[in-house]
Amino acid sequence: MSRTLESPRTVVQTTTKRPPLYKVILLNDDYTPRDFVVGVLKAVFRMSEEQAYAVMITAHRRDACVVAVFARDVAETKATEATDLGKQAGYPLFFTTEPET
Ligand code: TYC
Repeated sequence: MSRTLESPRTVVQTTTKRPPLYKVILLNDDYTPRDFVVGVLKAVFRMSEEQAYAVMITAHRRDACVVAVFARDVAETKATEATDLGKQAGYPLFFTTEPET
């Protein structure tokens, strides 16, 4: 069968988009103990002691530190979970999220 006599074929091209990423940001405060912050980072973000300490001390010195990036729902869930651990212990520890640019 000759291709040239057939009607033009539709070529479907698909592209796969990755979901936009969101940063989880740790904010400094004057009350939450350093060790508590490190414990939360290890528990919620599965960081090593060294990684968690580095993130905590950066937030302490610079007022904020990016903890990690995730898809939006994961970022929001982890930020809420980590903030709630502080709240339950009576600390004003706060994690927020923002879209990665
Ligand atoms: N600034 C707190 C203190 O001196 C420790 C701390 C560090 C709290 C980082 C929050 O995101 C934070 N006890």
